[in-house]
Amino acid sequence: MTDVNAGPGHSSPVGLTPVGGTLYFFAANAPDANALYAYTAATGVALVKDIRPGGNDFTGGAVAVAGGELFFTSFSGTPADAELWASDGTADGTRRVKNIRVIGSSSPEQLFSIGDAVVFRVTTDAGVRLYRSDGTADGTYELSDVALTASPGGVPANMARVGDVAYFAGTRNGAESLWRSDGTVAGTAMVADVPLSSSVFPPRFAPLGSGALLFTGVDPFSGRELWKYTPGDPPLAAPALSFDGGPAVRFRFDRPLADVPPRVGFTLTRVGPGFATAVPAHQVRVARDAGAGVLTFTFPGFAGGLLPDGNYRINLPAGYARDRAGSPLPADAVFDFFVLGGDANRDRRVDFADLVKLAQSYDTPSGKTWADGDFTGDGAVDFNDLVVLAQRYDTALDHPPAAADTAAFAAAPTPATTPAPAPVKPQAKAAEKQTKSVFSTTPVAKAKPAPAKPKAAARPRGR
Ligand SMILES: [Ca+2]
Ligand SMILES: [Ca+2]
Ligand SMILES: [Ca+2]
Ligand SMILES: [Ca+2]
Repeated sequence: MTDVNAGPGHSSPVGLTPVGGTLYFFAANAPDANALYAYTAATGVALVKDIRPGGNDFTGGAVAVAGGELFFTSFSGTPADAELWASDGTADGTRRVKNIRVIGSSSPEQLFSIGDAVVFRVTTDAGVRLYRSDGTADGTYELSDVALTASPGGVPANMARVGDVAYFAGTRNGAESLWRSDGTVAGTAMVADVPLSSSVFPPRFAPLGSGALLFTGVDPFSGRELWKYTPGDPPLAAPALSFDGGPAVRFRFDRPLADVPPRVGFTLTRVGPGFATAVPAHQVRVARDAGAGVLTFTFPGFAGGLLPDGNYRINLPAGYARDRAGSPLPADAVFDFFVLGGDANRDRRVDFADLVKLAQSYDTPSGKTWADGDFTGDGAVDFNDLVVLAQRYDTALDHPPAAADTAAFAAAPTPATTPAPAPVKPQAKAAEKQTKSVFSTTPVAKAKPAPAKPKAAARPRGR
């Protein structure tokens, strides 16, 4: 058509991309290694811009078209810096969109056009991240702090598009899962927590005409096999916290769960003014009733299986549970609750009202709950429960500090599964004398009922 590199030397056109009636491509014209050209039927082939005279411009990665413009990765400057560029077909309108990585190259790869923007992966100082750009510097930014998997064998084939959604392998909390992005921060999330299989033979993901995504997964039950994800599987909502003050903290999901251990760990933190202490995972046992969609946390590592009095925050990270279709908990779910032995009515005070509750059920061998005064979790209300109450009589537990004060204390994720140690023996009846004196001074019945109000606050954190 046109001998761009006049004579027998190659111009080697690459990156051929039609935009409307224009074909863009990169070609050599000795001594220049490569520059951006455009062809139209009316004008023939013309140089658009030689970004890096004498050297390679185009890095050879993916190109994409969005908003009627060409997006590509080009070298510029000395030393050569690979960043995102866009062109409207004019020399002046061919510009570096943003110097995403100030020192060194961000090397955008896997450009996908979604709506009027491009979604792509870049290398940042923090690792490989997902970005989007609309061709302006302000409209070019990170979509999530999720880490993208490094290119296997140097081949960046970790993304696929189905409709207006890009899918990619993302790693959070040490576990790689299937993520999606529609080019917005809100629309970038984990969609399936399934064990992806890495391979040096891309592509890892393949869109199917029906809108489904096929990929290779590997798990210990079936090995490395073909998996299918169907967009539209309803995401798993944050569970509801159920905690009456006693030895078990329960999380109830809205559907049955996959009967597999989570691949990421929870964090349980005791928080107070100026401190946040992680509860070691080995002191906690997690039981899963997959069919009922319930996770039960118990605390065999503590005396009597009861957490020490205090304010607690538990974080179930994205991917901590998944349903039977593979849909994961898509974002961290954070819950605050408090433990105060003897506080039957859960008003953060141990006082006469609680003693009344206990007294009304005193000497009942079974079938009682925390609200009845069973503070040891054995179903009975008896002397052992009275000891718990007496040890704390006339004390109160303050509310935890505001979230902003404890955010900095976010603990490192704990291993997902840990052996639980043998339960520690319950406390001895050290306070027997005091207990009896307290009990003897209070009427058993006819006391005014205390206001009962559950205080465990479930607060899924928005993202
Ligand atoms: Ca050049
Ligand atoms: Ca740079
Ligand atoms: Ca109380
Ligand atoms: Ca009891």
